[in-house]
Amino acid sequence: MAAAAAHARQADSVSPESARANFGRPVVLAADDVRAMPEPPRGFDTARPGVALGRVEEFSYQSGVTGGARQALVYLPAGYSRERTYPVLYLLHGIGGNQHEWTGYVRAHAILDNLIAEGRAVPMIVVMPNGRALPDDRVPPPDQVFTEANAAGFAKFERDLLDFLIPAVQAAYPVRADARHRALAGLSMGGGQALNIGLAHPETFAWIGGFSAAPNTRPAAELLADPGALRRQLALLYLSCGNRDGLISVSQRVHRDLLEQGIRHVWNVDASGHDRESWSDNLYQFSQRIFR
Ligand code: FER
Repeated sequence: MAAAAAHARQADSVSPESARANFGRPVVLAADDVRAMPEPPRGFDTARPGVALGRVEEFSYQSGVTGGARQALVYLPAGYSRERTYPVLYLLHGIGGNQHEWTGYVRAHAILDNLIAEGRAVPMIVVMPNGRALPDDRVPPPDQVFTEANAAGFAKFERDLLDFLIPAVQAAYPVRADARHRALAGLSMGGGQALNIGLAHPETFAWIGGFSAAPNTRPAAELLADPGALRRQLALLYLSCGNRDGLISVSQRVHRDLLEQGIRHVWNVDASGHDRESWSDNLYQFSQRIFR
Protein backbone atom coordinates (compact mmCIF):
# COMPACT_ATOMS: atom_id res chain seq x y z
CA MET A 1 0.00 0.00 0.00
CA ALA A 2 2.87 2.36 -0.71
CA ALA A 3 0.70 4.54 -2.94
CA ALA A 4 -2.04 4.95 -0.34
CA ALA A 5 0.54 5.81 2.32
CA ALA A 6 2.09 8.45 0.09
CA HIS A 7 -1.31 9.93 -0.60
CA ALA A 8 -2.01 10.16 3.09
CA ARG A 9 1.31 11.92 3.61
CA GLN A 10 0.57 14.39 0.81
CA ALA A 11 -2.95 15.10 2.01
CA ASP A 12 -1.66 15.67 5.54
CA SER A 13 0.71 18.32 4.33
CA VAL A 14 -1.79 20.49 2.44
CA SER A 15 -2.36 23.78 4.21
CA PRO A 16 -2.34 27.47 3.30
CA GLU A 17 1.12 27.69 4.86
CA SER A 18 2.59 24.79 2.88
CA ALA A 19 1.06 26.16 -0.33
CA ARG A 20 2.54 29.59 0.32
CA ALA A 21 5.92 27.97 0.97
CA ASN A 22 5.67 25.91 -2.24
CA PHE A 23 4.67 28.88 -4.41
CA GLY A 24 7.47 30.91 -2.80
CA ARG A 25 10.33 28.52 -3.57
CA PRO A 26 13.19 30.16 -5.47
CA VAL A 27 13.34 29.01 -9.10
CA VAL A 28 16.66 27.33 -9.91
CA LEU A 29 16.94 26.68 -13.64
CA ALA A 30 19.02 23.91 -15.21
CA ALA A 31 20.57 24.17 -18.68
CA ASP A 32 17.74 22.19 -20.28
CA ASP A 33 14.93 24.16 -18.61
CA VAL A 34 14.24 26.05 -21.81
CA ARG A 35 11.47 26.64 -24.28
CA ALA A 36 11.10 23.60 -26.54
CA MET A 37 8.02 24.72 -28.48
CA PRO A 38 7.64 27.58 -30.98
CA GLU A 39 5.92 30.75 -29.75
CA PRO A 40 2.19 30.73 -30.50
CA PRO A 41 0.98 33.32 -33.00
CA ARG A 42 -0.84 36.45 -31.83
CA GLY A 43 -4.52 35.91 -31.23
CA PHE A 44 -4.22 32.13 -30.91
CA ASP A 45 -6.55 32.13 -27.89
CA THR A 46 -9.27 34.52 -29.00
CA ALA A 47 -12.16 33.97 -31.40
CA ARG A 48 -11.14 34.90 -34.95
CA PRO A 49 -13.55 36.28 -37.52
CA GLY A 50 -14.58 33.59 -39.97
CA VAL A 51 -13.54 30.66 -37.79
CA ALA A 52 -16.33 28.12 -37.27
CA LEU A 53 -17.12 27.75 -33.60
CA GLY A 54 -17.42 24.54 -31.69
CA ARG A 55 -19.92 24.39 -28.88
CA VAL A 56 -19.61 23.70 -25.17
CA GLU A 57 -22.39 21.83 -23.46
CA GLU A 58 -23.12 20.54 -19.99
CA PHE A 59 -22.84 16.85 -19.32
CA SER A 60 -24.16 15.07 -16.24
CA TYR A 61 -23.11 11.62 -15.08
CA GLN A 62 -23.73 9.41 -12.11
CA SER A 63 -20.70 8.71 -9.90
CA GLY A 64 -20.29 5.83 -7.49
CA VAL A 65 -17.37 7.75 -5.95
CA THR A 66 -19.44 10.69 -4.75
CA GLY A 67 -22.77 8.83 -4.72
CA GLY A 68 -24.51 11.43 -6.84
CA ALA A 69 -24.75 13.24 -10.15
CA ARG A 70 -21.67 15.15 -11.27
CA GLN A 71 -21.29 17.83 -13.94
CA ALA A 72 -18.72 18.23 -16.70
CA LEU A 73 -18.40 20.51 -19.72
CA VAL A 74 -17.98 18.94 -23.13
CA TYR A 75 -16.49 20.77 -26.13
CA LEU A 76 -17.78 19.56 -29.48
CA PRO A 77 -15.77 20.78 -32.48
CA ALA A 78 -17.29 22.76 -35.35
CA GLY A 79 -19.05 20.44 -37.75
CA TYR A 80 -19.66 17.90 -35.01
CA SER A 81 -21.66 14.96 -36.27
CA ARG A 82 -22.88 11.76 -34.68
CA GLU A 83 -22.09 10.06 -37.98
CA ARG A 84 -18.38 10.44 -37.24
CA THR A 85 -16.14 9.27 -34.42
CA TYR A 86 -13.74 11.48 -32.47
CA PRO A 87 -10.73 11.18 -30.23
CA VAL A 88 -11.27 12.59 -26.75
CA LEU A 89 -9.15 14.77 -24.49
CA TYR A 90 -9.93 14.90 -20.76
CA LEU A 91 -8.78 18.28 -19.47
CA LEU A 92 -8.40 18.93 -15.72
CA HIS A 93 -8.46 22.19 -13.75
CA GLY A 94 -6.53 23.56 -10.76
CA ILE A 95 -7.10 23.43 -7.01
CA GLY A 96 -9.34 26.52 -6.88
CA GLY A 97 -11.21 25.83 -10.12
CA ASN A 98 -13.98 23.65 -11.48
CA GLN A 99 -15.21 22.40 -14.87
CA HIS A 100 -15.46 26.01 -16.11
CA GLU A 101 -11.82 26.96 -15.55
CA TRP A 102 -10.45 25.83 -18.92
CA THR A 103 -13.11 27.65 -20.94
CA GLY A 104 -13.69 30.63 -18.63
CA TYR A 105 -10.11 31.44 -17.62
CA VAL A 106 -7.93 29.87 -20.31
CA ARG A 107 -10.34 30.04 -23.32
CA ALA A 108 -9.62 26.44 -24.31
CA HIS A 109 -12.57 26.42 -26.74
CA ALA A 110 -11.16 29.40 -28.70
CA ILE A 111 -7.70 27.79 -28.87
CA LEU A 112 -9.21 24.58 -30.25
CA ASP A 113 -11.58 26.35 -32.65
CA ASN A 114 -8.64 28.19 -34.23
CA LEU A 115 -6.37 25.14 -34.44
CA ILE A 116 -9.07 22.87 -35.85
CA ALA A 117 -10.10 25.51 -38.42
CA GLU A 118 -6.48 25.68 -39.62
CA GLY A 119 -6.15 21.91 -39.74
CA ARG A 120 -3.44 22.09 -37.08
CA ALA A 121 -5.38 20.01 -34.57
CA VAL A 122 -7.45 16.91 -35.23
CA PRO A 123 -11.17 17.54 -34.58
CA MET A 124 -11.64 16.22 -31.06
CA ILE A 125 -14.08 16.14 -28.20
CA VAL A 126 -12.78 17.74 -25.02
CA VAL A 127 -14.26 16.73 -21.67
CA MET A 128 -13.68 19.15 -18.81
CA PRO A 129 -14.83 17.54 -15.57
CA ASN A 130 -14.92 18.78 -12.01
CA GLY A 131 -11.78 17.10 -10.61
CA ARG A 132 -12.83 17.50 -6.99
CA ALA A 133 -14.64 14.17 -6.52
CA LEU A 134 -16.54 15.01 -3.35
CA PRO A 135 -20.29 14.98 -2.64
CA ASP A 136 -19.98 18.76 -2.30
CA ASP A 137 -17.68 19.62 -5.20
CA ARG A 138 -18.28 23.36 -5.25
CA VAL A 139 -15.21 25.62 -5.33
CA PRO A 140 -14.41 26.17 -1.66
CA PRO A 141 -14.19 29.66 -0.17
CA PRO A 142 -10.66 31.13 -0.49
CA ASP A 143 -9.55 30.09 2.99
CA GLN A 144 -10.62 26.47 2.32
CA VAL A 145 -8.81 25.92 -1.00
CA PHE A 146 -5.49 24.68 0.37
CA THR A 147 -6.88 22.15 2.80
CA GLU A 148 -6.57 18.39 3.16
CA ALA A 149 -10.30 18.02 2.55
CA ASN A 150 -10.20 19.84 -0.79
CA ALA A 151 -7.01 18.07 -1.93
CA ALA A 152 -8.50 14.69 -0.99
CA GLY A 153 -11.25 15.21 -3.57
CA PHE A 154 -8.60 15.50 -6.30
CA ALA A 155 -7.10 12.14 -5.26
CA LYS A 156 -10.53 10.50 -5.25
CA PHE A 157 -11.09 11.68 -8.81
CA GLU A 158 -8.99 8.82 -10.23
CA ARG A 159 -11.78 6.25 -9.76
CA ASP A 160 -14.46 8.77 -10.71
CA LEU A 161 -12.71 9.32 -14.05
CA LEU A 162 -11.87 5.71 -14.85
CA ASP A 163 -14.99 3.96 -13.56
CA PHE A 164 -17.76 6.52 -14.10
CA LEU A 165 -16.92 9.52 -16.30
CA ILE A 166 -15.15 7.71 -19.15
CA PRO A 167 -17.86 5.03 -19.51
CA ALA A 168 -20.58 7.70 -19.37
CA VAL A 169 -18.85 9.80 -22.06
CA GLN A 170 -18.42 6.72 -24.23
CA ALA A 171 -22.12 5.92 -23.89
CA ALA A 172 -23.22 9.46 -24.75
CA TYR A 173 -20.79 10.63 -27.47
CA PRO A 174 -19.26 9.08 -30.60
CA VAL A 175 -15.75 8.82 -29.15
CA ARG A 176 -13.12 6.26 -30.04
CA ALA A 177 -12.58 4.06 -26.98
CA ASP A 178 -8.94 3.04 -27.17
CA ALA A 179 -5.83 4.58 -25.60
CA ARG A 180 -4.55 5.96 -28.93
CA HIS A 181 -7.67 8.08 -29.15
CA ARG A 182 -7.76 9.16 -25.50
CA ALA A 183 -5.66 11.94 -23.95
CA LEU A 184 -5.42 13.27 -20.40
CA ALA A 185 -4.00 16.67 -19.48
CA GLY A 186 -4.38 19.26 -16.80
CA LEU A 187 -3.07 22.39 -15.18
CA SER A 188 -1.51 22.59 -11.72
CA MET A 189 -3.52 20.31 -9.40
CA GLY A 190 -5.03 18.88 -12.60
CA GLY A 191 -1.52 18.49 -14.05
CA GLY A 192 -0.58 16.39 -11.05
CA GLN A 193 -3.76 14.36 -11.54
CA ALA A 194 -3.03 13.87 -15.24
CA LEU A 195 0.47 12.58 -14.46
CA ASN A 196 -0.63 10.43 -11.52
CA ILE A 197 -3.58 8.85 -13.31
CA GLY A 198 -2.18 8.82 -16.83
CA LEU A 199 1.21 7.32 -16.01
CA ALA A 200 -0.50 4.62 -13.92
CA HIS A 201 -2.78 3.79 -16.88
CA PRO A 202 -0.89 3.86 -20.18
CA GLU A 203 -3.35 1.19 -21.37
CA THR A 204 -6.04 3.89 -21.07
CA PHE A 205 -4.26 7.10 -22.12
CA ALA A 206 -1.54 7.22 -24.80
CA TRP A 207 -1.25 11.05 -24.68
CA ILE A 208 -0.54 12.79 -21.38
CA GLY A 209 0.05 16.46 -20.56
CA GLY A 210 1.07 17.90 -17.21
CA PHE A 211 1.09 21.72 -17.21
CA SER A 212 2.63 23.41 -14.13
CA ALA A 213 2.01 20.25 -12.10
CA ALA A 214 1.30 20.80 -8.39
CA PRO A 215 2.82 19.03 -5.37
CA ASN A 216 0.05 16.40 -5.56
CA THR A 217 2.28 14.74 -8.21
CA ARG A 218 3.38 11.34 -6.91
CA PRO A 219 7.06 10.64 -6.25
CA ALA A 220 9.03 8.86 -9.00
CA ALA A 221 8.92 5.37 -7.53
CA GLU A 222 5.12 5.42 -7.79
CA LEU A 223 4.71 7.72 -10.77
CA LEU A 224 7.02 5.63 -12.96
CA ALA A 225 6.33 2.26 -11.35
CA ASP A 226 6.44 0.46 -14.73
CA PRO A 227 8.89 2.38 -16.92
CA GLY A 228 8.91 -0.39 -19.54
CA ALA A 229 5.16 -0.06 -20.11
CA LEU A 230 5.50 3.73 -20.38
CA ARG A 231 8.35 3.44 -22.90
CA ARG A 232 6.29 1.02 -25.00
CA GLN A 233 2.81 2.50 -24.76
CA LEU A 234 2.98 6.29 -24.52
CA ALA A 235 2.57 8.24 -27.74
CA LEU A 236 3.29 11.63 -26.12
CA LEU A 237 4.18 12.70 -22.62
CA TYR A 238 4.24 16.49 -22.41
CA LEU A 239 5.49 18.44 -19.38
CA SER A 240 5.55 22.20 -19.10
CA CYS A 241 6.02 24.95 -16.56
CA GLY A 242 6.75 28.65 -16.42
CA ASN A 243 10.20 29.74 -15.27
CA ARG A 244 8.59 32.21 -12.86
CA ASP A 245 6.41 29.56 -11.23
CA GLY A 246 7.48 28.61 -7.69
CA LEU A 247 6.07 25.12 -8.30
CA ILE A 248 8.55 24.40 -11.12
CA SER A 249 10.62 22.06 -8.93
CA VAL A 250 7.74 19.55 -9.12
CA SER A 251 8.00 19.36 -12.91
CA GLN A 252 11.81 19.56 -12.89
CA ARG A 253 11.87 16.48 -10.70
CA VAL A 254 9.51 14.56 -13.01
CA HIS A 255 11.62 15.61 -16.02
CA ARG A 256 14.83 14.35 -14.36
CA ASP A 257 13.18 11.07 -13.34
CA LEU A 258 11.90 10.55 -16.89
CA LEU A 259 15.38 11.17 -18.30
CA GLU A 260 16.84 8.70 -15.81
CA GLN A 261 14.30 6.06 -16.85
CA GLY A 262 14.76 6.72 -20.56
CA ILE A 263 11.13 7.72 -21.06
CA ARG A 264 10.75 10.10 -24.00
CA HIS A 265 8.89 13.31 -23.27
CA VAL A 266 8.60 16.98 -24.15
CA TRP A 267 9.85 19.41 -21.49
CA ASN A 268 8.75 22.94 -22.31
CA VAL A 269 9.74 25.75 -19.98
CA ASP A 270 8.19 29.10 -20.83
CA ALA A 271 8.58 32.56 -19.32
CA SER A 272 5.29 32.54 -17.40
CA GLY A 273 4.32 32.29 -13.79
CA HIS A 274 1.55 30.08 -12.44
CA ASP A 275 -1.07 31.56 -14.74
CA ARG A 276 -3.18 31.33 -17.87
CA GLU A 277 -0.38 32.53 -20.17
CA SER A 278 1.37 29.23 -19.62
CA TRP A 279 -1.77 27.12 -19.78
CA SER A 280 -3.17 28.64 -22.97
CA ASP A 281 0.22 28.39 -24.68
CA ASN A 282 0.78 24.78 -23.61
CA LEU A 283 -2.73 23.66 -24.50
CA TYR A 284 -2.08 25.22 -27.92
CA GLN A 285 1.13 23.16 -28.25
CA PHE A 286 -0.20 19.91 -26.77
CA SER A 287 -3.48 19.79 -28.66
CA GLN A 288 -1.67 20.05 -32.02
CA ARG A 289 0.48 17.04 -31.22
CA ILE A 290 -2.09 14.53 -30.02
CA PHE A 291 -4.02 11.92 -32.00
CA ARG A 292 -1.47 11.97 -34.81
C1 FER B 1 0.49 23.22 -3.02
C2 FER B 1 0.60 24.33 -3.83
C3 FER B 1 -0.23 24.47 -4.95
C4 FER B 1 -0.44 22.22 -3.34
C5 FER B 1 -1.27 22.36 -4.45
C6 FER B 1 -1.16 23.48 -5.25
C7 FER B 1 -1.23 20.04 -2.90
C8 FER B 1 -2.06 23.60 -6.40
C9 FER B 1 -2.18 24.74 -7.12
C10 FER B 1 -3.16 24.85 -8.23
O1 FER B 1 -3.85 23.88 -8.55
O2 FER B 1 -3.21 25.91 -8.84
O3 FER B 1 1.28 23.06 -1.94
O4 FER B 1 -0.49 21.14 -2.51
